[in-house]
This record gives sequence, C-alpha cells and structure tokens, in this order.
Amino acid sequence: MKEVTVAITGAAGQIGYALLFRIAAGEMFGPETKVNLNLLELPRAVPALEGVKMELKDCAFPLLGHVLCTDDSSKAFSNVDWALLVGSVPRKDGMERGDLIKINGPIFVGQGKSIADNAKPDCKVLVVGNPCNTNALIAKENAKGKIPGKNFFAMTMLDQNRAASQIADKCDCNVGDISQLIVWGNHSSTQFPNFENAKVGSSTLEEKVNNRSWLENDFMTTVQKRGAAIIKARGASSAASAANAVVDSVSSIESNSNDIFSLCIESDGSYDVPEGLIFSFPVTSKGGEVKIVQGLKLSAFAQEKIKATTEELLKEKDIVAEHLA
Ligand code: NAX
Repeated sequence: MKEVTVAITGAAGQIGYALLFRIAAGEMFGPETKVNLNLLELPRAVPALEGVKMELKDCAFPLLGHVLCTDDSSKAFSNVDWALLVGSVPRKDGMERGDLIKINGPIFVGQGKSIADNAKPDCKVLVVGNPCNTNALIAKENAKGKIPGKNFFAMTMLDQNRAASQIADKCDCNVGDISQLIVWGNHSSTQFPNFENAKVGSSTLEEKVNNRSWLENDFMTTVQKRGAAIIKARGASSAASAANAVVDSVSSIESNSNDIFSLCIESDGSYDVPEGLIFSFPVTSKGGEVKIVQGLKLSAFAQEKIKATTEELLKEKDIVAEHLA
C-alpha cells in the first residue's frame, strides 16, 4: 500500500474541519493510499485541534495513519509529500482581498522556509489561504533552491466549480457535461472565467448559452463575486465548498487523466504572463507533472481580461516585494 504524509495548516479552522475527514476517508489520494496527517495550528488553537483529532480517530478510517497536532512548523512539515497551506486570516464582510495581503504575507515567508528545511525535496504545496496566488509566490520564493518553483500551486478550483454550476443551471445540463471552463489569473474579483474555449457536451458553451451578453456580464460577475455573496449570506466565508475544491485540486494533480482544469502555477511565460508569477492557467497533469495547456485561441476580449488580472498580480507582487527573498 502507498503512503503519503500531508501537512495541513490552519487545521482547526472551518475549512480544516470540512477537509480533514475527506482526506482521511481516502477521497484525495484514493482507496489504495494510507494517509498520515500533520496538523499545524497557532498555539491558542491546538486544544481545539486535539478535539478534531479525537473525532478523526472516532471515525475509525481504515486509511488513516498517524495524526500529529502541533504549533511547530518544523514538526508539521517534517518529511511531508504535500503541504496544504490553509491557515491565515480569512476575509471578513466588507474587507477586500487586497487588505489581507499585508496581514497574511509574513506567514508564508516562515512557512516557505520551513517547508524548504523540513519537507521532502519533491514536496508539493497548495496554497488556499488568501491572497492565495501572492502567498504561494512568497512561499515559493522563500523555498528557492530546495523545492522547485513548479511544485507551488494556489487554488482556483473553487472558482471553476462555481462557474460550472452557473452554466449547468443556465443550460439545464449536468456539471459533468461541461469541459474546458477555465479560470485564468488571480483568485480575486479580477479572475477571468474564460467561457470562450469551454464546451457543453460536443457544442461550444457559447452556442449552447446563445447569449454573449449574459456570459460577459451576469455569469462573470456572479463567479467573480461569489465569495463575497457567500460571506454576506452566511456571515462566514466558504468552507465546505472550499474544502471540496482542495480535494478536487490535489486529486486532479495526482491523477493520470488528460482532463483540463484550473490551477495557479508558476508562469513559464506562456500566454505572455510574466515568468515566475503564480497565475491560474488551464493545465493537465500526469502523475503529478503539471503542464500548461498551450495553443488556446484568446480573443481580444479574453486578452484584455487576462491583462487586467495579470496587472493586479504584478501590483500584489510589488506590495510584498520585501518578502520575496
Ligand atoms: P478560519 O479562520 O476558520 O481558520 C483559519 C485557521 O488558521 C485558524 O484556526 C487559525 O488559528 C489558523 N492560523 C492562522 N494563522 C496560522 C499560522 N500562521 N499557522 C497555522 N495556522 C494558522 O478560516 P477558513 O475559513 O478556514 O479560511 C482559511 C483561508 O482560506 C482564508 O485565508 C480564506 O480567505 C481562504 N479561502 C480561500 C479560498 C480559495 O478558493 N483559495 C476559498 C475559501 C477561503 O476564503
């Protein structure tokens, strides 16, 4: 039986609570892989984390190996195959994503260094804590020389899933019929849910919807502002859907399919996105080797949207320049 060790930061938080049980049940790495969980929290949240560990144990998951609860990052990242960086301060009602940059940036300096010093050299890192693209950039730069930049990811799978569900409602189809509906750029309100290359069954999405104005306006705005709408309705940010997207992201990266999905990865200059930025592209993955899908046609409309989200990421990069070692 295969065995993986996964570090999860912010594990006592609301996403953590929705995520750990799904990983332990085998949904992330499949039914043939034993999973060890190294859970990292702030000291004040470690007692709550011990309670979560008791519940994990009480599920008697056959695939669950050891569960470590700690506030010491060197222990949490020791010899891990994956690090899921969820822990940070979540966005509250009325707070823009940009406000979070200054609060959360320093966390990812320390965690990038600690991953470099303690994790396996081929460890993969998925950043969920916002602003996730820029936090992943900080972690990647602080792990330079030890963990390859191509192993650092940030999450736009939730945005992709939100987009698919809007289209399924509009076309009265199943989300499983929708393909190549990819979110480009930043996990923020400048993201570009690119409907132009997407398909519903064998038709193009545009043919199926037959309403370009709805796609350019209502659809895009709903997807871009969905996080804020959930905070307004629930009084708390997305948790179960975010955890579901973490499972989808890691299982897609570890899969051997040719499916195209959205993932923020280090740009190699494809589609004129500056090299090194952590940018959401259409990707495929074979056994953990992630590749950007090449050769997609981008209309003038798409190029303009991609330029806007790229510019936002470059501004965020400037704000955190002091953290990019
Ligand atoms: P919670 O506040 O419920 O949990 C965060 C946990 O992180 C807390 O238990 C806290 O003690 C812990 N924490 C804070 N600093 C830490 C550190 N330095 N080391 C270890 N643990 C630390 O937030 P939750 O709702 O779970 O959200 C977590 C993050 O996910 C937030 O930044 C949020 O904005 C982000 N999200 C990202 C999404 C995405 O698609 N990329 C969507 C959902 C979510 O908004």
